[in-house]
Amino acid sequence: MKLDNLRNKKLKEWILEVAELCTPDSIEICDGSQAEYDRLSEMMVQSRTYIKLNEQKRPGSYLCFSDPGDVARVEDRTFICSKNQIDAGPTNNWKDPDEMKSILKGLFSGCMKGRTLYVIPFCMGPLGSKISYTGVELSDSPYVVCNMKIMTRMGEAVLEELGEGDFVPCLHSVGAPLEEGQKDVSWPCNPDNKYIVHFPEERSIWSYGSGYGGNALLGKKCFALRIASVMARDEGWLAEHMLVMGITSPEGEKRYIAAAFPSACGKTNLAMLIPTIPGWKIECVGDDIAWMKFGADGRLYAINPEAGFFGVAPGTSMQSNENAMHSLAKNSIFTNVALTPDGDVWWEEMTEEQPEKLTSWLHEEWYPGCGKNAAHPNARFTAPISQCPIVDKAWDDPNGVPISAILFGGRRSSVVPLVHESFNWRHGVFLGSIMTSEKTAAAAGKVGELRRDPFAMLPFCGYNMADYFAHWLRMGEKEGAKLPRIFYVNWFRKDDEDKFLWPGYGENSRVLKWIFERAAGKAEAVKTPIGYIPEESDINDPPNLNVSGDALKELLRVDVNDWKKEIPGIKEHFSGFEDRLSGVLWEELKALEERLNK
Ligand code: SAT
Ligand code: MN
Repeated sequence: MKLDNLRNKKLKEWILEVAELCTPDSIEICDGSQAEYDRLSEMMVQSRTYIKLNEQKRPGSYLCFSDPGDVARVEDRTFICSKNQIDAGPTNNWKDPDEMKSILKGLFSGCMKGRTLYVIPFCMGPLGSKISYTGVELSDSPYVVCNMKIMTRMGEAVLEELGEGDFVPCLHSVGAPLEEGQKDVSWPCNPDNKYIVHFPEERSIWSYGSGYGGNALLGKKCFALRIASVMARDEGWLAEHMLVMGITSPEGEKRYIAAAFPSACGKTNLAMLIPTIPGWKIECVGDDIAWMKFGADGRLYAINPEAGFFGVAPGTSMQSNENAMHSLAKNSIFTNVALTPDGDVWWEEMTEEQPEKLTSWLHEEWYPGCGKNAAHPNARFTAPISQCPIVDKAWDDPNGVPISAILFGGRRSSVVPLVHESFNWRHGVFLGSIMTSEKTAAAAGKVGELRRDPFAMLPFCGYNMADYFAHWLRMGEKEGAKLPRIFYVNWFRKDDEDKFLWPGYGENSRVLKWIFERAAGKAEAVKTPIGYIPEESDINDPPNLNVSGDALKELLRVDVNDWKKEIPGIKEHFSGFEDRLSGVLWEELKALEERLNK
């Protein structure tokens, strides 16, 4: 399509404005077709950004190695530029929007020289859904175009549906202009000068210097979480870092649950798990983001705004996640995994036996015992959700799916039991607000450190987190609302020898079953100071769980003294929000303290 033929005036003017600032050599409006995808992929093979994988082993798939300085989201370079700093809150980096715009205009000036400016119209959510929203990304990266084609509904149909309507403008550049005759590198970026910037009041995104994941695929965290969370606050809905899955009981009853876990804590595995308990079925609606709105019947309905998986590769195997392995068997993009001599991919734990020889993500020769990672710990696969063998029939339903339960969770090696249920919505919001998790490789920084990650939204909330908590509390007060029950799970509790107590993966279905039955008003529970927990027999049902009686006791143990030790940390966490924090959360904390002291 030609620029002149664009119907949307705002879009046309914005493209021209950006072209004038960034001075690309040419402009291409993406139609989202397979032919376009193939052409750009072939172009990247020629420019050595891509390696075409063996067509027999991994049809239609490509591998690419990033710059070693561009391997994960950069939270310290991520900014929420609201007019007032207090509206970004204490958990976000902030800069005055005018000041930031002037920095960005300097950086973006001439930044696309020697490159093509791609116009990427995309829809977050099913086309035609009242819950969906359109964005347009302008990017100088063909890698971004191809990933966006898998991760979103992208191209001409979106422009068609957009008409003259409004969209979220998302500007992206790898920040590596090419001088006349200068040869391009395989992964252009600007490792020392990254800016991932959000302007919540004007609902726009500017991203500079990185080509990786959430820094560059702007429909994902930047739009579908940071900007959408602001839209959701203003319009009375929820934009959340949650997977959505369907669970069907042996009796054929189906319920949907949504679950929030920090990045790289097993959302993709949970969303696709194969139950170990007979007769139960899991189907996948999404593995990372949920947008939820109240329906006319008062229930919360969720859509998956995405259309693909951008999953962590290392640790993914036929044992840990067979459905993910099938999803990425073809038509996929791999970033920072290793290359086998016969032109396929490999990563840590993909197979029990390690290959004899590989090319590592650093382009180096790799062999077992060489002491280096074959794949980067945050290496990713980009795969279409339609390839998931257990994709839910309703994954693309414009109405979304009704949610019966919401789960929160993180990596905690101690204190937090396998599962507990909140007493009510308010208490559930309290549980979300105090979430803690050990840090993973999904973001730059030290792995393993314990940090507060409320609602798994710490890096993704586009406004003051205290206001976000208040928004959740308000959602619970909506008239006629039939609210989902709220649970908190922890698969990661360890014993004294630092070994995981819970087998996880498929066995998590035992916990899901209890949650399902609680949501159906069927299962019993034990009341503890922190919430309701199951009996051991609820988890060991059927009674063939391969966990010792002592371990199961420990998994469900609520240690009053351990929990008392959590209180000062929660107080400190809440105090950080000063007078913006809702009194309701302080009341919940006081009530917890009282229950623990009884
Ligand atoms: O790089 S992403 O932000 O898309 C992945 C993640 O952190 O969940
Ligand atoms: Mn995520």
